[in-house]
Amino acid sequence: MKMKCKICNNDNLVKFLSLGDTALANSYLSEKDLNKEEKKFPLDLCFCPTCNLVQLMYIVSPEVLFKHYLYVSSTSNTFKLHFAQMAESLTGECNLGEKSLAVDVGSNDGLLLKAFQKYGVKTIGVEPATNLARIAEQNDVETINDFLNYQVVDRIINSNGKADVVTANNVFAHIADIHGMLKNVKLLLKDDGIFVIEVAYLVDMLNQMTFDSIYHEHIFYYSLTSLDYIFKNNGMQIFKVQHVPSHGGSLRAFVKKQGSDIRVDSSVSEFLKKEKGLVDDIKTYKEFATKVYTAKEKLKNSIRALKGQGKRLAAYGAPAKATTLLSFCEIDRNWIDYIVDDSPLKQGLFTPGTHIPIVSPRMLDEKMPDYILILAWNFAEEILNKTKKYRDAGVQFIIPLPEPVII
Ligand code: JHZ
Repeated sequence: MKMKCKICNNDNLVKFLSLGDTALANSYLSEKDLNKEEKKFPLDLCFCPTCNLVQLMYIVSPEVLFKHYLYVSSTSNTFKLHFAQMAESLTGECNLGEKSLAVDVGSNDGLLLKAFQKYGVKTIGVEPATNLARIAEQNDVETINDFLNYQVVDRIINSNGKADVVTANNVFAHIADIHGMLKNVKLLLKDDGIFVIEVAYLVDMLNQMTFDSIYHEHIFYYSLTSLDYIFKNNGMQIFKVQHVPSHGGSLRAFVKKQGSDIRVDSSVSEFLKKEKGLVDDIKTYKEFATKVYTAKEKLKNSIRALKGQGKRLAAYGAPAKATTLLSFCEIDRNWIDYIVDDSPLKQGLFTPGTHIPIVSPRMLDEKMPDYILILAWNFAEEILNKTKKYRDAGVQFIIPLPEPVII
C-alpha cells in the first residue's frame, strides 16, 4: 500500500533523503546491553507536495520513545534562561495572573511551568515520561504522567477549568496524530485562550545543514507554510510568529481558535511570503540531500585525518541528535574515545548505535584529549565558556556542522 501524508492524506509523497537504518536517538545503552542485538529503523524523509510538509516515512510507537526519557530540559543554562523569558513574556502578553491556568504539553521536568509560577499562575504539566514527571512533582510542579488525550483534558477541566494558555515546546514535531492533538488542545483552551508552540524551523535546518535533527522522535519538519495549513484545517489560526534561537533556529507560533477576535500580526504573512518558492518546491529538498551526503564525507574524513595524525578525540554533549550524526557519519568508539555530558542520567551509558561511552566532564582532566567535537553544537557558546581551561591548555574544539570548523 502506498504511504499517505499524515496530515492531508495524499499518497503523492516524494522521498528525498535516506540516512540509513539508525538506532533510536534517546535509547542509550548500559554496558550489559552492548552485546545484545540493537533495534534499528529506517530514517527516510519525504515531502508532501500537497500540504508542503516534510515528514518521516517510518514511524516508531510513542510508547517506545517517550515513556522513559533521559533528556532533562534543566541541564542547560541557556534553556533555563529561554524558558524564564518565555514565561515572563507570555504572562505579560496574555495578562496572566493568579486566576489563570497554564498547561504545558511535554512538560519535561517542569522548567517552563516553574517559571510561570513566579507570576502566581496556576500550572499543570502533561508529561508521558514517568521519570521526568516524578522530577517535576518533586519540584512542586503538578504533573499528569500521560500523553495529552481526551481523558487528561477532561481531568484538567474538571479540576481546574479551561486553560488560558497551552504551551507545547519541542513536542509538536513528535506527535503523529496532530489532528487528534489539536482537537484536545481546542477542548482544553478557553475560547479566547492561546496555544503557543516552539518547533525546530525547517528553513534553518536547510540553511545550516543541521540534518542531525532528523531522528525517529521528529516525525514532522515544519515551515510556517505547513503549520498554517495544519491549523487552518483544524479550526485554528496562527496570529503571530517569532524566530527564536533554540535548537539552531525554531519558530514560536502563537495560535488562536478560529472565531477569537485576537488580531493577526503582520509577522505571519511576512514569513509565508519569504517561504514561497522555497519550502513548496521539491528541488529545495533534493539539493539539501546532495549537500547532506557531502557534509557526511567532510566530517568523516576530517575525524579520520586527525586520528591518522595520532590525535586523541573526545566529544562534548550526548544529545539525541548525536545518534544521527555519529551513525550516519560512521563515527564510533574507534574514532572518539568518550563523550562527556553534564546530565548524570546519561553518564555511565553508551551512545545508541555507535557505542561510545558517556562520562562525567571530570574525564577531561583525567584523559585530556587533543580535540573535542561539540555534539551539542546548539550550546557551543555555553560549552566553550565552561571549558575555557582546556582551550588554554591547548585543546582544540570542532563544530561539526554545516561543515567541520576548528576553534
Ligand atoms: P539538546 C532534545 O534533543 C530532545 P537533543 C528532544 N527530543 C527534542 O526534540 C529536541 O531537544 C528539540 C548536554 N549538555 O538540548 C545535555 C551538557 O552536557 O541539544 C544534553 O545531553 N552540558 C525533546 O537531545 C545535550 O548536551 C552543557 O553545558 O538533541 C544537549 O541536548 C549543555 C549546554 C548541554 O537536545
